Amino acid sequence: MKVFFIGFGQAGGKIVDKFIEYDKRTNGDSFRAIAVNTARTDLMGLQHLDFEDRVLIGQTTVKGHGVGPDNDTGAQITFDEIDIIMNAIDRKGIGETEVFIIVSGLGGGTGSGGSPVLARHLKKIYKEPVYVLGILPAPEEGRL
Ligand SMILES: Nc1nc2c(ncn2[C@@H]2O[C@H](COP(=O)(O)OP(=O)(O)O)[C@@H](O)[C@H]2O)c(=O)[nH]1
Ligand SMILES: [Mg+2]
Repeated sequence: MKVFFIGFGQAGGKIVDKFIEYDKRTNGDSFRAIAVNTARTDLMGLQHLDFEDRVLIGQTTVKGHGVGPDNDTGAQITFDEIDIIMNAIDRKGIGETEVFIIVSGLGGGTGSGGSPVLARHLKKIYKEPVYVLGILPAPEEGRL
């Protein structure tokens, strides 16, 4: 199946980076992806996504430092800068994409706050189904 992944936040970006690594290693040509984050260092830490497919949002508000666990801010920045994300998807091109999958850790701020906003928007624009793969925090991460 042809999948367009959006890795949202740190955990989401890392997981999608691995999917792209797998696709390249197996000559799959099934996956395409972008990573979206408010934290510049998290985007820079990825290994397999092209740099042009790493999208930094919230630069005017959090200046590349991320939103910590504040998912309200993650949602607000995503809402305000949805065009930047949609343009990145456009630039990549959806090609033969059959499904969108947004991947995010649910214990943080950027991915957990931004994913529902992005999912809603993608559903408005594209006819392909939109899924979210959310990763629950481990019990030892406490109240978060
Ligand atoms: N196991 C594991 N969990 C991670 C990793 N990176 C982030 N997380 C978890 O992802 C969750 C959300 O955090 P994060 O993705 O950093 O938030 P965001 O960047 O604000 O979306 C938390 O529960 C973190 O513990 C990782 O490399 N491995
Ligand atoms: Mg983090």
